[in-house]
Amino acid sequence: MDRRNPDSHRRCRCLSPGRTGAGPVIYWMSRDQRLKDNWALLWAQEEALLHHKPLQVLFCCMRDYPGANLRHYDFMLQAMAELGQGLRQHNIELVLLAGEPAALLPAYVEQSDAHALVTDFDPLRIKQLWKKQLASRLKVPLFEVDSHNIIPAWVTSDKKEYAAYTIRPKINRLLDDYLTDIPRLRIHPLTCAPPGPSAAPAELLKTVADRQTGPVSWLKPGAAAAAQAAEAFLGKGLAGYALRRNNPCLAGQSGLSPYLHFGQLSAQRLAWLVRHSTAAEQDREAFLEELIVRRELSDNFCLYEPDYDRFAGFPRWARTTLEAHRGDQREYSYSLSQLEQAATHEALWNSCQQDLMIRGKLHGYLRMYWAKKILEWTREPEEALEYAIALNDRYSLDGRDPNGYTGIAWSIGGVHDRAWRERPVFGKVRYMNLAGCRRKFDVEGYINSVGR
Ligand code: FAD
Ligand code: FO1
Repeated sequence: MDRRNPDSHRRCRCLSPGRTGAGPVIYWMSRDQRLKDNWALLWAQEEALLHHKPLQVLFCCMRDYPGANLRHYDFMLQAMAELGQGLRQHNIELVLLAGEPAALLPAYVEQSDAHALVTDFDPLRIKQLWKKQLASRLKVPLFEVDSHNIIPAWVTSDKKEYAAYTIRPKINRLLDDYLTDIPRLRIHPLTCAPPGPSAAPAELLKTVADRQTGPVSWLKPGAAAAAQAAEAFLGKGLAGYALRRNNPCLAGQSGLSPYLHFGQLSAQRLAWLVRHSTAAEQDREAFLEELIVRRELSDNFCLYEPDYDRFAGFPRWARTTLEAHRGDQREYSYSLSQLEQAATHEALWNSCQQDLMIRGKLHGYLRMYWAKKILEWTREPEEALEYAIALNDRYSLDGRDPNGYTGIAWSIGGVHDRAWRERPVFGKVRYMNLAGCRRKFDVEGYINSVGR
C-alpha cells in the first residue's frame, strides 16, 4: 500500500523511468532552496522512508549561471550555509558541487548508487535543457516536483494561457484543494556519507565569474530572514496593500520577491498565512491575485512559450502592430550603456535605473514604466527586449525569473495585455509615461528618495 501523502504525490511527475539503486534518495535542489515547506524535499523523504533509504540534498553551483553575478551568488550562497545546518539537524546531508548539473550528476548518482533522483520544477529553458540532458544519461528514475507553484503548473493548464482572466478560473477551481498547510520535514532515520566532499559556500563565492555587480546589504538572505520579513509584512504591510501597492513612495509592496525567487520562502506558506490573516478582504485578495494568479501565470507563460524572452513570444496582435511601427522616428534613442549609466533625458527613468543598480530592487509600478521607456527609446522592439532583460537580470535580486521575462514581455510586447489606442513606436501596446506617473504618485519625492 502506498502510504505517501497525497498532497506531495500529486505534485510529482516522473520525467524518466529507470532502475532504482541500493543507495540514498537524492534531492537535486535548484529552484526551491529551503528546508521548510518544500514539496520536492518532502516527496524525496517519503520515497526514502518507503524504501528504507538515506536521504541526501545536492546543489550543483555553476560559477556562471546565465545573467547571474556576485550580487546574486552572495545572496544565494549565504543562505546555503544556514540551509546546510538545518538539514544536518534532520540527518540529511547538503552536498554542494561546483559545476554544471548535466556534467556532474550522472557520475555522482552512479557513485552513490542512488535509489532515485528528485528535482524541483522550473519552466526556464536552462532547466528544461538540464533535465533533458540528464534524462538520457541517468540509469535511475528522475522525478520532478513542483514546489514553487501552489498548483503544479502542468495541473493548472496544459497550454499557454492568454491572460490572467483565462488562467484565474482554472486556478480558483483548484485552489481550495491545493492551498493546504504543509507537513513538516521529519528527522531522517537513516544516514549515509556522500561519495565526496561538499564545497563550502564561501569557497564557491570566490569562483563566481561575473563580479561586476556587488552584493546588496539592505536585505538579509536566508529562510529565517525570509520568514521574519513575511511575518513583518503580514503584521503591518498587508493592511492597505490594495490601495498602496502601486505607489512607489509608500512601502506598499511586501519586498519578498528575492526570497521567493531563490525559493528561500514558500509561496504556498505565504498564501496560506495571508488567507488566514485578519487583514481586510480586499487587501488579502489583492495580494493573492499577485502572488498566485500573476506569479503562476508567469510560470505558465515560460513553460508553454519557448520564445518567452524573444519577440516571437509576443501575441500576434502585438507583433503586427510593433512591425507596423518599426520604422517610426524615435525622438530619443539610447545604447545599452547609456541606459545602464542612467544617462537619459528623463530624471524619473534615470532614478529608476539608479534604484535598480543600488538596491537591486525596483518597485513593481516603476518596472512597467522603466521597461516601456526602453521600448520608446531604442531602435527596435527586439533591442528593447534584449536591453530590458540584460539590465533586469544583472541588477535585480529577483531577476533571472519567469516573473521577469513575463513582466518584460507584458511591458514591451503586450503579453497577457490587450490592444490600446494606437500611437507612434508602441502601436497598440499599452503606453506609460512621466505624466501618467505624476498622476499616480509624487515623482520628485521618489527621485529624491533614491540612493538615500
Ligand atoms: P508584491 O507586490 O509584494 O507581490 C508579492 C509577490 O507576488 C511578488 O514577490 C511576486 O512573486 C508576485 N508578483 C507580484 N506582482 C507580480 C507580477 N506582476 N507578475 C508576477 N508575479 C508578481 N518579478 C520578479 O519576481 N522578478 C523579476 O525579475 C521581475 N521583473 C519584472 C519586470 C517588469 C518589467 C515588470 C513589469 C514586472 C516584473 N516583476 C518581476 C513582477 C513584479 O513587479 C515583482 O514580482 C514585484 O514587484 C516584486 O516585489 P514584491 O515582492 O515587493 O511584490
Ligand atoms: N540554480 C542552480 O541549480 N545552480 C546554480 O548555480 C544557480 C545559480 C543561480 C544564480 C542566480 C540566480 O538568480 C539563480 C540561480 N540558480 C541556480 C537558479 C535558481 O535557483 C532558480 O531556479 C531560477 O533562477 C528561477 O527560475
